[in-house]
Amino acid sequence: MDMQMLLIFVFTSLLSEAFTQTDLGGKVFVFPTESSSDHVKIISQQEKPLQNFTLCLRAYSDLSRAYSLFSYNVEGKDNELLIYKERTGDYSLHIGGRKVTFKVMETLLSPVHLCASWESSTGIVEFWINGKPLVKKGLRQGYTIEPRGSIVLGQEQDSFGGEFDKSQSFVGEIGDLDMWDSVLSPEEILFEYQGSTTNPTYPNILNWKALHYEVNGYVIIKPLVWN
Ligand SMILES: *[C@@H]1O[C@H](CO)[C@@H](O)[C@H](O)[C@H]1NC(C)=O
Ligand SMILES: [Ca+2]
Repeated sequence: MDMQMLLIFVFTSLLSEAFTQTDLGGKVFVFPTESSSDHVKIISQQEKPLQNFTLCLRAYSDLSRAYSLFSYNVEGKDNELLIYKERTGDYSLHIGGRKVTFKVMETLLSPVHLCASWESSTGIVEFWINGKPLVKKGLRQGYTIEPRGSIVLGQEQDSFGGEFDKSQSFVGEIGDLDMWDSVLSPEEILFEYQGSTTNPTYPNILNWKALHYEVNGYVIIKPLVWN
């Protein structure tokens, strides 16, 4: 093996150790304690700017304070795409640093399945909680979300991949994170909510069943038992 081959070999084996791709079907990330450091970095192959998206996940937490559910920052821009729980019954979606809020009837201690979608041409944001649509809102019409963002679960970023705040951290369980570069139909959202394996629309940005991720700190993978 010549030097160049050796370097490539070492580099690729380091990469595959750092970024594992795994089928997490039926599993969750458990964030067992509050911290300003424990998080999961999600690696996306998304190379193109985003004009439409749908993002779904399940979460179970008994926090009553605010916390981040999905934090996507790009270089020099905070909250390029952020899904945030403000308090029980209050969610917000941030795009390009601006936000809209959504209200839903819910109890503190119930697991939630959430989908959020956005369409640049109209700016319309849809929020779905447990398969039910909330009142539509509008945000950042005509905007384009920058690609190659830093995606973090468990913490809220204020810089590219860092500046976490303990009081915005997530404590609990997160699973079934999928993301598409299109706005899903109500039928497709329902498929996703029901955890149907026959959902015909392949999540082409993030796929829970083939996830590239990197665990940092105290985050444990366990079976999903609350759904
Ligand atoms: C985004 O959605 C709009 C309307 O639904 C569509 O016209 C447009 O082609 C989509 N853009 C991309 C990049 O897929
Ligand atoms: Ca932030």
